[in-house]
Amino acid sequence: MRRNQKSLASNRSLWCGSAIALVAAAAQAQPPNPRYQLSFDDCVTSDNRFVGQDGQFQWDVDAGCDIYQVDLYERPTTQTFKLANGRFGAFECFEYLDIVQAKVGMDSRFLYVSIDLFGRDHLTSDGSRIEKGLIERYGFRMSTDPDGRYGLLVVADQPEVKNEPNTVFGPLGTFAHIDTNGDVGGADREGPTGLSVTKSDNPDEADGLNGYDTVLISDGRIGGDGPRVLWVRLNPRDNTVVEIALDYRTLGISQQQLRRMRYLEFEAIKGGPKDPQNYLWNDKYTKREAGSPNRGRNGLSEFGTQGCENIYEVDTARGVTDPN
Ligand SMILES: [Ca+2]
Ligand SMILES: [Ca+2]
Ligand SMILES: [Ca+2]
Repeated sequence: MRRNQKSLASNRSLWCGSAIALVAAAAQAQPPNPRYQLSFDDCVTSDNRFVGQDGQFQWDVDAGCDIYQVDLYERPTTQTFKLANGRFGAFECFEYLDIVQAKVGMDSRFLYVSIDLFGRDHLTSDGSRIEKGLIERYGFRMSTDPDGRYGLLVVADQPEVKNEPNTVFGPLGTFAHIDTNGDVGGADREGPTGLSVTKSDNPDEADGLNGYDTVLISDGRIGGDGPRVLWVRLNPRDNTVVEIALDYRTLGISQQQLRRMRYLEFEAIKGGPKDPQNYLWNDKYTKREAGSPNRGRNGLSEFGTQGCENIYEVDTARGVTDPN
């Protein structure tokens, strides 16, 4: 599915100033059961299995689901894609990287994010499926700015195994990083810049890029040893869903400030450019450096590569919340 993109002037986030001047509130309440107010659907790749080269199974990506130009990716597969039987597909698929739907909600204290994956299995070309669970990295980004500038990156690493039991909210493996100098979306200060201006369009977008440059929360605690504000669990009723809760109130963010962070990205990532300083990926990598799962000419991708290059084993979804 295609999504409309707007290119608006950047709008300095309040996260930067207020999140660093932290309020060291004493309370460290466990999150209650999350409540969600909005949901965003994503393309599904795991059900795109076809019989390809030499009778092996392959998976292709639906048209319009992976758009490098606007940093939107649908690549829950291994890197190499081959043309077979008229379809351009990879030879392995990761159900636990394939985002199906994301949800967000908030109450007077917590922000909740839910990421629903297609399944828990690793699917291979010989038709076998191996259950792995949610063993990769899942997270979200949010900003007041459509380009993502001055925003926040929140991740939960290996929610399947970090906390026990994994269906109860725990802090281990959760991190948050912020973009203090506003170069997420592009580092060029004078030329063309923004979400839809890539390194291929303007090489200066990558100059000195440091993405989400500063660690805010480690293993759930502000600064690593402060109050506990970030939690993760698998949904107790559905073990293909990861839920993240952020105690924004203890972090010193007002509900009004949180509501202004309307531009959301959700991600599941195994390979690819995981480092927080690599965002946005279409500024970090040119088209050819990024590769693509979309079919082009001569049995290659739209960018002349054999499928994905540096941006691989990753799925993202995008959502914009209503103003107010
Ligand atoms: Ca997906
Ligand atoms: Ca850019
Ligand atoms: Ca930065």
